[in-house]
Amino acid sequence: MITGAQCLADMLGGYGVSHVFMVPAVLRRTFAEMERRTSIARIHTHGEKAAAYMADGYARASAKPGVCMAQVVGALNLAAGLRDAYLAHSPVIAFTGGREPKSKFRKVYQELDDVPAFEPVTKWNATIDAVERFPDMVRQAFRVATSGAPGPVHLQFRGNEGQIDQEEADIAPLVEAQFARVPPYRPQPDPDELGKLLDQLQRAERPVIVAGGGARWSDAGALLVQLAETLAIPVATSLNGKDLIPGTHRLSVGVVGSYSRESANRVVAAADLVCFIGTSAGGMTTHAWAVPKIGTPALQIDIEPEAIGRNYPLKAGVLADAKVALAQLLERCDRTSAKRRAPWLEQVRGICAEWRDKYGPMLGSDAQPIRPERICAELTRHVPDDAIVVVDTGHAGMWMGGMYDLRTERQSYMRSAGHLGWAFPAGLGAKCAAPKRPVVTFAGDAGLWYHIGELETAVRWNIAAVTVVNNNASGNQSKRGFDRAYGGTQTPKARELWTYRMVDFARVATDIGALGMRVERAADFAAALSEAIKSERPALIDVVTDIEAIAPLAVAS
Ligand SMILES: Cc1ncc(C[n+]2csc(CCOP(=O)(O)OP(=O)(O)O)c2C)c(N)n1
Repeated sequence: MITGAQCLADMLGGYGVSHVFMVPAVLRRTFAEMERRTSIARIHTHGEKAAAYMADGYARASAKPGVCMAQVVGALNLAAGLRDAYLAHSPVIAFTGGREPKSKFRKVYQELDDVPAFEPVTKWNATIDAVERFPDMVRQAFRVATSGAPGPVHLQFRGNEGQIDQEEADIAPLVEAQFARVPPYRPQPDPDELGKLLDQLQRAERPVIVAGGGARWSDAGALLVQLAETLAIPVATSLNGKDLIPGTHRLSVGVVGSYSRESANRVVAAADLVCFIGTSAGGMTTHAWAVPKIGTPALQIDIEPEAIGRNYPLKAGVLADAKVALAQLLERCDRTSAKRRAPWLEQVRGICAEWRDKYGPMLGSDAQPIRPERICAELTRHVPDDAIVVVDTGHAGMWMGGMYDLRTERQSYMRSAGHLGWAFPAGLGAKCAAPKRPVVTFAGDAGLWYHIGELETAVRWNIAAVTVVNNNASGNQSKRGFDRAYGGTQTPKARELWTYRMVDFARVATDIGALGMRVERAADFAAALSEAIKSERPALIDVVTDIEAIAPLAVAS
């Protein structure tokens, strides 16, 4: 006989979980057993949403499920935090406390039925009502989170703090190593469908590959680059797929879609065939299906049958793991067909050169207050070769998606799938998952404010991530929208809707015990970044930037 707590601790340890993120009090006996039986770090945070984002960052950095927890009253905060993981197909496993059948419907303190709220943000949403079910349910949580297109799962444990974990039963921990990381399965493509796809790809004169998060979860970057080189095909990526090919690679045209690089949108718009690999071809990646236009001949490889052909009619659709499909394409392809695309590559190079000419002055600008484009260029040059770069949404996503380049295939890139405030805690989670790699997070000041309390968590656990804040004392991405709302020109009153007090975040960070630095001249940024990384402490670089700097809008042709 063992307790549920002993079983759960052993299972999490057995699956290789190194950190869990939560606000107490939930599964307290499990935490005590974790201390006795495992080396799992139990990171308690200042909010459940931040705990979910940390677990998400941990998962995206390591391809291992990230685990977060909340007691019953924090459950909806945790559910809110799973939304980004759901949108980004990130394998986050959430545990919450739930209702006790003996007392439900009697107005128990803090209690309501949380289960329905997890429905839209999980692949699987289940309750554990008998301690005998710990092994099979927790095992299933890992199976669902990691397989197919990965995603969050939720398990609610009986008792508002999950007190079911103190009960005993004749159970044994179950661990299936295959499901300890993504991908557990690599489905093989149908050879005929793959042949059809390859034939189209080789015959095309102006093809482009658009690769996304699915290819990233499949770890398909190296093979993607090889295929592109072998067949002379330019590569655009979604924001989720940005680290599949270094931005400095001669065949990389950048991120395509809404938060994008102009050259990528122009290349995809000019292509005579688009091959989607591991991307849902959703609104963000296609700029609301304008790039490419619906009707452009298209191919698609995806691990999810329902993704194939959802948004573009296809010449060929292949159900498979991206890495396996790419390996087989490389084996079967006719290398001589690359010659046909020499004029297209020339055109693509021209489009990329035009982008560099147009944005070069801003990327190199010495202006004060600092231009965000210049921070992006500094990060391109100075982020270490093996770093993980974590980026918030909104303006942060636009600036970095369009203006920042990864230099090496060892660098990683993760981005908020839409939630402002995600990046700072996600960066801390990423650092927990990969303590030996530098982690550099880029967020605006509005993004940092959401979870600024987690600076204390970072200091307490010495989570040595570096956070770069694009501090313009505002959420100035909203400026353009309010200009429109006010008929073209804003009143000074309108600025109340998107501006803040100018705060010195370096001082805040220093007071909390982190390394805080303020940068007011672009030329000082590189030294600050280097010092922050070398310090091996949680560090924050507060960069004072231009409130009037607005990122360029996406082009559709
Ligand atoms: C949860 C959430 N609420 C609201 C938004 C809408 N939103 C997008 S960007 C933004 C402001 C961004 O401000 P900041 O991070 O400071 O960057 P800046 O625009 O100043 O560069 C807002 C409010 C969002 N993306 N997510």
